[in-house]
Amino acid sequence: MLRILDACVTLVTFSCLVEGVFGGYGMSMFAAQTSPPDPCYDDTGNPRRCIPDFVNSAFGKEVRASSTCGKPAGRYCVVTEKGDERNRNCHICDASDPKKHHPPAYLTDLNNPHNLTCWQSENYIQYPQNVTLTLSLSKKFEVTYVSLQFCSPRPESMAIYKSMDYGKTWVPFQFYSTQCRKMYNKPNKATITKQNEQEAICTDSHTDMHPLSGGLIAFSTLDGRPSAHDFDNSPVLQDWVTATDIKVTFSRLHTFGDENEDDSELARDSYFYAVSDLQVGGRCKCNGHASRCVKDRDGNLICECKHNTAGPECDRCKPFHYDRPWQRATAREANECLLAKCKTPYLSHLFIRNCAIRRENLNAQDVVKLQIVQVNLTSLQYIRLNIVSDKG
Ligand SMILES: [Ca+2]
Repeated sequence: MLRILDACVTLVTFSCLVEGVFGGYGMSMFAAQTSPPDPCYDDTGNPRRCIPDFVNSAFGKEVRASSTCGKPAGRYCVVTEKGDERNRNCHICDASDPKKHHPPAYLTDLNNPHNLTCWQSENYIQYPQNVTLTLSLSKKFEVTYVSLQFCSPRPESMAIYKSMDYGKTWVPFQFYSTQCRKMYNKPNKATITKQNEQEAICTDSHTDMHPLSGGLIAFSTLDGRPSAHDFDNSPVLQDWVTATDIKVTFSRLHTFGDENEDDSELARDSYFYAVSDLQVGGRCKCNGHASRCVKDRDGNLICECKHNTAGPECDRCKPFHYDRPWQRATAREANECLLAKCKTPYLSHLFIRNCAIRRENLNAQDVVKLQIVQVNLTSLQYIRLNIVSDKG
């Protein structure tokens, strides 16, 4: 039988296209003997849900900042308080001096608490002007939290946005402001119900000017959202946590109210945004069909799809595996894609697409009749057919 198929490939090469994708059936069992067990399959080889590790997906990634100090070099002043006394110690930010620069790369470098490195904006970019930080995750992630650790006081107003289309459009994730209604036209600390689980809320928590340094803002994407405990069955929340890009907008600086007084220059030089660490905690999004993400030939991050799935997020069935619609894996059900079998007698209606037939069911005469067909010899038991027209 194999010889007949070889003949088909050789004699009718213009119509018999070999896909060239080898592997598949039975391979995972052999692979399991030589490499660590594949989390996407259980001990008996049955598929089960698998997910990539939890990571800080911002780590080491490039952040674009709309404003960074030091170009040209200039003064900034750090305010400290001792009782009622307020002191300002001034320094130089110089982008060309590695000892005095505060580049955006310091947002996502290794965060060593004993040697903090801070990105810093230019001085006194006050509302209605703002400062933005934009980070591309370069593929879809399921984001659990976004956190910022400040070197300056935390902003009086700021917003976190996400994009699901690589920065074309943005939707708000969360607002922080001492005046939610005035700044963002949102009530303070609105309750989230099942009806508005995909809505950003505004809160006045974590907006105090103190501490003057080292304050934290941490936004947990599922916190307070009713369906969080049933995430597997909530497409709304699965969508809500999905992001390809994160943007943070600092809208309003906290001040002591002295920026318009006599010594206003000194005061203004002490108001800026500075952040030591920007984290985006989450998992590479693979819909439960991959245990890790890897770089493809072009250097793009993609899921290493199992369960007969394909696509950057394992978001579709791979060719010839359309026996049932694609589904995300759940804790209970792997929902793997299944090989689509050609309906017999297939030769009487040749509109069959993307299906496979057992070798022993295909005889020499049939192969001759199948002139416009893609044959793929990747399976030991099955021959894959993609009949693209009816030869009558
Ligand atoms: Ca840092």
